[in-house]
Formats: sequence, structure tokens, C-alpha cells
Amino acid sequence: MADTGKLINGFKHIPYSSENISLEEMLQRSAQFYEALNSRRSVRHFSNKNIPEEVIMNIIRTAGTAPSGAHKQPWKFCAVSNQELKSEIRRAAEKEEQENYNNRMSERWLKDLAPLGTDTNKEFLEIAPWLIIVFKEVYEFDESGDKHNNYYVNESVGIACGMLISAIHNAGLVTLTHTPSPMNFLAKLLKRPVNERAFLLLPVGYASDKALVPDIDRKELVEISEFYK
Ligand code: IYR
Repeated sequence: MADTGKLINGFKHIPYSSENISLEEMLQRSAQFYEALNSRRSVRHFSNKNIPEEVIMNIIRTAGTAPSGAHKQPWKFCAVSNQELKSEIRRAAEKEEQENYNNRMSERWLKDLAPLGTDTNKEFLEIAPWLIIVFKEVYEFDESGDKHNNYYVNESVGIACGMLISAIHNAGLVTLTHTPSPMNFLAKLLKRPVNERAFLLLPVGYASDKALVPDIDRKELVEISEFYK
């Protein structure tokens, strides 16, 4: 087949086209995708049932399809199933959380969290079969070892995490975005290189048979959007 690509700034560009679907199917697929993601909930009660490593690999592959500033892909997904490591992470996270809930968080913050039923107990860190700890690469090293900051790192890694969460839900599994703060103990425990900072911790597994989630609603379309036609 003829190569219809071309060079831009000396770099190869190749043809890309949108999937050709009918308007009817577009409407159906967009509504179905919304329904699928709208059934996702942040779940804090996990079963300890194993998940095949290949599933976790596919979920991470999906997150790695996210767009990123200058295509630097400034992320690293650390998948932990080692029980001792999970226990160490729980111990360190709960230590920070005790400080957070008892001293660092404002009355208003605690009041805002009350409907979610969160507390300093992070049992899920030991029970969930996998923990995915997402690191952002704030800078990279060039061939001569010089540091160069990456671009839009929080935006890029945030988008990748959204895709990770969607992939977890799509696989029939549950997660929650756990943000023990400060999170630097994670880089230490996982022996991460100096250019990486912990961004988010997501336990991944099946929901426990006894899982409960808060009875809360999402904002309606009119509340989250404004159309300019
Ligand atoms: N990091 C704490 C507190 C917490 C903060 C927010 I904002 C939440 O939406 C949920 C929890 C914790 O993980 O418990």
C-alpha cells in the first residue's frame, strides 16, 4: 500500500481517521458508555480474592494510552501484590492518616468527609489483592545526565489515572483514590528513583460481599455544563 504519510519538522506523520460509525450508533454508544461509567463507585470494602496479573497489566496498558505534555508519558504505575509490602504500606499510610484526621485536617474538611464514612483505618491496603501506586516523573534526565522538567505533569498523570479508574471499572473490579498525605513514604518503600513523586494510590480488587457505599448523588448535566451555541 502507498505510504501517504509525510515529514513535519523532519518527523514522520502517518494518516489517522475517525472510526466511521452511523449517528444512530454514535448516540447509542455514547449513552451506553455513560451508563457504564455511571455505575462506578469508589469502594472501600474489598474481597481478598486474587486477580490475575495479566488483568492488572491490561489496566495499566490502558492508563498508558493517556495523552501527555509533549508526549513525555511522565508516569510510572507500580503494582504491588506482595503481602509484606502491602502491610508496610498500610502501617505507614495509617500513621500519616492518624496525624491528618487528628491534627492536620480542618473541622470543615472533617465535616465534608463525614458523609463518606472515611477514617484512619486503611484495612483495604492489606486486603485488596493489588495496590497500584502511581508516580509522576517530574523531570527526566538527558543523555548527559542533565535534568529537564516534564510538562503539564499533574494534568497528564491525572488524565492517566482517570483512564486507569475507568479500565478497573470496565474489568468488573473496584478501586478508590487513596491519598495518604504526605505520600513520600511510598517512594521510599518502593525504592523509586529521585525524579518520581507519589501521585495516587489505588487498591484494586473485587468488592467485598458486604461492601457498602454512601447513598450520594452525582450532579446533573445542567449543573456541570454550560452550552454556548
Ligand atoms: N486522605 C484521607 C482523607 C480523605 C480526603 C478526601 I478530600 C477524601 O475525599 C477522602 C479521604 C483518607 O484517605 O482517608
